[in-house]
Amino acid sequence: MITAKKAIAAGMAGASLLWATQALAVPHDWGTDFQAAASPVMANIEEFHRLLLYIIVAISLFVLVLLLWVAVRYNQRANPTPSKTHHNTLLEVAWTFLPVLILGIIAVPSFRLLYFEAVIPQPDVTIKAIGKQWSWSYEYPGAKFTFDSLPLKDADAAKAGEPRLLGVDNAVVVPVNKVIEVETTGADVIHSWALPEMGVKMDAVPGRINHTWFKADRMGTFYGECSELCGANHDFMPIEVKVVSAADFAAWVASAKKKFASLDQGATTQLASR
Ligand SMILES: [Cu+2]
Repeated sequence: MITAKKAIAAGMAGASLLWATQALAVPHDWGTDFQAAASPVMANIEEFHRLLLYIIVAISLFVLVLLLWVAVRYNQRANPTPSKTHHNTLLEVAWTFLPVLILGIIAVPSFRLLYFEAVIPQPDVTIKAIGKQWSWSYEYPGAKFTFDSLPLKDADAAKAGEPRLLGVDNAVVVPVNKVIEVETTGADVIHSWALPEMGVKMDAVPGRINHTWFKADRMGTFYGECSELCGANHDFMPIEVKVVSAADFAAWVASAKKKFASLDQGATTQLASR
């Protein structure tokens, strides 16, 4: 006979196996947790999330126990003549300072994480993501080329082996284990460049440039979506990032320079002139 403990352990092992095999950032059965972290920022976000979860669960259980205790011990039948006690200095001091203490405990890792995200290390590659109604364009200011990244139609995505509504015709390519600085801006309205596995979500605001960064710790294809309501086709402007080796990245840059220069002379000239 399977005990409850064994069943739970088996369930968890199954879930983690499922999670490991389906690390790809696409919806899947039982996908209730974060997508697998692929950058130090996302790993830190997960760690902070876990800390908060422990605290929240402990507080909820504590309040639940208090409520049950009051309901059972002090209902009208069990306690017909209620006490007339009011004010308890020790209790009042405790319920003021304990929450302050808990918030203090939360504040330290919270601010540490905020600074970790906000202070961008020396970048190895800079890319600029420009949100448009409704697709993304990218510039590689270092290599001086720019290209549009358009969502694939369902039939084309199936043919290319890309997930539906997430695949694009020209994916962003970046090298693994390098600091990638992402500059975001909007061409028309506010968009947001989001890549969950990297812990990145940055508003793309017309007329200004926002900065964020990620450092992919493994190769692969990563998907994201615009995360700021930007109009009718907001949900049809996916983000696809391919993380490759340094050699593959160099080869891609060389071919992309040729491919996109011929496609978009205007933008290339504009880039070259600044
Ligand atoms: Cu958008």
